[in-house]
Amino acid sequence: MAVIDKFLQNDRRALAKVISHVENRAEKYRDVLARLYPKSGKAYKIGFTGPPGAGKSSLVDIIADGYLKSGELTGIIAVDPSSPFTGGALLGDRIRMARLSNTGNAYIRSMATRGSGGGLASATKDVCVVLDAFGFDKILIETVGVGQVELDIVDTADTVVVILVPESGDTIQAMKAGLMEIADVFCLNKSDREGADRIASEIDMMVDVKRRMGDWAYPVVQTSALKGTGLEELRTQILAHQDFLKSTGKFERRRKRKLRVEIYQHLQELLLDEVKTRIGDFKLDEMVERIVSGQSDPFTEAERVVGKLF
Ligand SMILES: Nc1nc2c(ncn2[C@@H]2O[C@H](COP(=O)(O)OP(=O)(O)OP(=O)(O)O)[C@@H](O)[C@H]2O)c(=O)[nH]1
Ligand SMILES: [Mg+2]
Repeated sequence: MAVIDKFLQNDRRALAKVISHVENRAEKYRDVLARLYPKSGKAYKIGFTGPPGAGKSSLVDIIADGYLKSGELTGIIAVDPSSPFTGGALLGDRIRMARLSNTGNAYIRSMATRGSGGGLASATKDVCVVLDAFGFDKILIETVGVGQVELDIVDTADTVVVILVPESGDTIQAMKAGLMEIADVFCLNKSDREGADRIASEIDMMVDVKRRMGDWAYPVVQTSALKGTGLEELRTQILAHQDFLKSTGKFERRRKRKLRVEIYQHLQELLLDEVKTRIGDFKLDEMVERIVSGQSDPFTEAERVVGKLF
């Protein structure tokens, strides 16, 4: 595949093509990933999630800018471009590219949530593998934290930053959405607004439960992307978490745990594909008839299929 060769020679256009190929699950995308996989494993992935409009994009851009300025190749994957705040993926991307340091070391990619359902998390993970293999040092993943799909997406990240704002009920909502559990670093953005201290200590109290169970400090950082405050502290805490994971061996353990899950996911997909291509051999309609007429049941029929496959 010529495009892969170009990719391996650091060709940006080839990068974009390979990402689209993988994202769209185009023909033989698994072969492409298999070829690139051995080159991956060096990038550090940071997930940013939180309610709509919390300032995720603003903070991601600022954090990315810091990495870019220190010469790191930095990729941003924005999932959920249908957001009312950013108003469309492509326009958003162009504006954001212009905002970031003009070093040519940045890469921004939006991924559509529409119609992709549960496959979005694995597509995001695979796009990370592509960026990683290309040589990106940092990959920042932005997604609105509203449901299970989003939680699965940020699970790809090594460090998860949950961004909240000083609005009453926000912390409760975040807890309901499962954000408290997945957070490594809490960021209270828009701390230029009234009530920030109060909400910060509210979060602090809730996080105490988490702190007692683990050996990480789960810091709560107050930031204002608007005023430019707290950003250095946010950078420091993200790096501290990275150091914590690496020095305690948790990084390796997490990685292996995720790989085990991933192998199972692929097995499921591949086996189901195999069953689907051969289901004709098993005469699905006859199975249904047997069940309807009381001679069999769905469990027995499924077992029969598996028995014949192996
Ligand atoms: N007052 C204040 N406004 C902020 C701050 N950070 C971001 N904003 C504003 O909040 C709005 C949303 O910011 P975004 O960075 O787009 O937020 P987001 O979380 O990425 O939004 P979605 O991706 O649409 O969910 C914009 O109008 C920002 O200018 C902040 O620290 N203080
Ligand atoms: Mg955004």
